Amino acid sequence: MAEKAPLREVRVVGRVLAVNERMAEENRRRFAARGVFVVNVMSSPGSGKTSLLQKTLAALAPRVSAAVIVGDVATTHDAERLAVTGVPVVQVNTDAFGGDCHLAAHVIERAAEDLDLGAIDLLFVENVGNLVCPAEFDIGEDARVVVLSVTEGEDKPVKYPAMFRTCHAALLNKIDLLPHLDYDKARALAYIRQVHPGMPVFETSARTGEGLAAWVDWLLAGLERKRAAAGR
Ligand SMILES: Nc1nc2c(ncn2[C@@H]2O[C@H](COP(=O)(O)OP(=O)(O)O)[C@@H](O)[C@H]2O)c(=O)[nH]1
Ligand SMILES: [Mg+2]
Repeated sequence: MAEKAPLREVRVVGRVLAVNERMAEENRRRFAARGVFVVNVMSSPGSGKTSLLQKTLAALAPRVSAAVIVGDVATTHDAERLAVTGVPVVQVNTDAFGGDCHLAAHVIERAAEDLDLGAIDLLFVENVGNLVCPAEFDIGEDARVVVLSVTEGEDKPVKYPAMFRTCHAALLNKIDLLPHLDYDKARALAYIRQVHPGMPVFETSARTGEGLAAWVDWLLAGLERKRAAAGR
């Protein structure tokens, strides 16, 4: 008997993820039909997701019509910070449904109803700050990006490998702080390469703007590929 309990638990989790997978595919079809390129931005709390998005949105305007869905357990702080850029922003507070540590596909479906998808080229999803749960939940995105800041230590890629393995790019943020830290950047980059060989890594500072041009070019290339695939 004692051996069966964990098995049942695994089955329940498996069912939740299977339902999420179906909803994510529906989202992906819906976004593709309207030519929206969707980028899921994930990190632990405080790595600089909102700060990077503020700078990125400013760099993309007016060439790209963008929008953001932002998830936090509580508050509309990030939506307020992002709305300053002038793009449409939808804030999701997960405390309304149990304080989830991630955004699930059905939550994105509901949040996207508040956006005019036909008028959007690039939709950013700023996920709930967490290096574990968001990695498990496909939301129907085209690209997954992880932000790791230099104040978090070098070894997070190997401690949270699923996040780094399932992402298409990583941003090593807050590099302006490097002169003040005992941070072994080479070791951090080696850990990222160990978990996900060949993944692009952009070294950025949302504070100074350093490194953002290469990241923005990567986004524009992804957007172009999506447009070409849709024959637009
Ligand atoms: N020095 C420095 N601080 C940063 C940088 N990016 C973000 N921050 C600061 O880090 C804190 C958390 O940033 P925030 O964008 O809210 O992170 P989020 O929780 O991942 O959205 C804020 O005080 C930011 O001003 C950066 O590149 N350099
Ligand atoms: Mg934020």
